[in-house]
Amino acid sequence: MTDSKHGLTITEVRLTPILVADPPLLNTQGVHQPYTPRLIIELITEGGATGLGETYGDTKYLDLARPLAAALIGRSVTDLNGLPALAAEVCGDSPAATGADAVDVGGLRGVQTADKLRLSVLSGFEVACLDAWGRATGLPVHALLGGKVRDRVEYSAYLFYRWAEHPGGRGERDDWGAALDPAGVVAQARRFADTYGFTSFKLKGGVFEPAQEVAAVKALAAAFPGQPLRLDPNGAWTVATSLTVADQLRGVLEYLEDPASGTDRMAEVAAATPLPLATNMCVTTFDEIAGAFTRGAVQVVLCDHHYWGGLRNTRELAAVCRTFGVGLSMHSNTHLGISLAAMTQVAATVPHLDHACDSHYPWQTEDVLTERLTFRDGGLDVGDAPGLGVELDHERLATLHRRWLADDGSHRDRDDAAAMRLADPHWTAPTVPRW
Ligand code: GKR
Ligand code: MG
Repeated sequence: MTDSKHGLTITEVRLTPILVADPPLLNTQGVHQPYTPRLIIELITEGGATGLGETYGDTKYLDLARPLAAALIGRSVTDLNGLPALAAEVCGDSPAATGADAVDVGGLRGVQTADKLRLSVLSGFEVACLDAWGRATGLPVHALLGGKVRDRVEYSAYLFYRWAEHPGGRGERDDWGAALDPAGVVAQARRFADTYGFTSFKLKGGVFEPAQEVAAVKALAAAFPGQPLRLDPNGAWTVATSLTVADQLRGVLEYLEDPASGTDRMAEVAAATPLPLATNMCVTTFDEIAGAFTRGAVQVVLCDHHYWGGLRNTRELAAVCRTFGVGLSMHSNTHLGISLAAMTQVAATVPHLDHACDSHYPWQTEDVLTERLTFRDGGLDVGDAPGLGVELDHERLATLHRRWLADDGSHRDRDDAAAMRLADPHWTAPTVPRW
């Protein structure tokens, strides 16, 4: 569908892959590489509005984004319900999509299907369409989604075990220092609380023996009495270990996130503990909902608009969760301000957002915006500026793109296990529960 009458027809789409600095954050797969790929989407309408979107920038996403970008020319930014069919049509037989049914995205995380890949790519275009539509009409994205039901969105501090620097001193430096024990985790949390006012804390686990991670959570509970805490080992534990940890942290955690991998194991854990379980791993598509919800495998879904195919699907997921009495919050992976703005806009429209959302953003010292988003009192205000309310810094974008162009290929596809092998040559990411 074109929209010449309102100037909303897309006349140009620019795709700019970039590499952004990432600190040496540890997880069950390995460690973050010094640079992470992201894709920045700029979509221009006949009337001169520009819409911004952001998604994963690994090669397999770029391979799908390119044909989709070309196919969008001549269509209206309002034609959002047509996007999935268009994406299926133009990306369906691309090498990335056809091979994707068997792409192993890191053992415990299972396989990434062609559908999941497509949705992640599509999400960036959906956000860019909404941004352009909002800018063209003077409306914020939340208005296009039906209007905000809150003026602020709460975020949690996302704590990571980390090294002071990347192996071999590669990449950019920061002044956070190492956090490898309970005291280091508490110090990191304190800095997050003092700087951004966060009052809830999530620790990325699956890195050390569960007992050490339990000790870190207990240290957090002592340092921040009564404040919401979560622990997320990304499926690294067996059912038995998950239950031991759940028992030790009952009354301490607000929820335990993906202790075990897959719906079967999560259902087993959930059946044997009163501690609520959250996931961003076993429920990541609409197809996975019925199996998990009907078995009571999860009590909270952590939505990520990238996985779920955009902001409107996020709202559909929210409705399903509400129907089943399952809580909703948001997951985050390494991302920049365009995605944070999108997360905030949609979060503002969801009635039952039950927990503070996750965001990696404070770890990202680089951005492509003229002005970074700033967490205040643990949250972000929901503005009424047109679109997403953020502006692109073209020079910054060009600099980060040049870094991508200059890369020898070692950072163009995120590989935490490869990064870990620089410190431990024998490292392999676990494919079965580690503890
Ligand atoms: O960035 O290391 C990381 C996280 O482990 C990320 O990859 C996860 O997707 O943060 C995420 C989570 O909550 O599982
Ligand atoms: Mg998680």
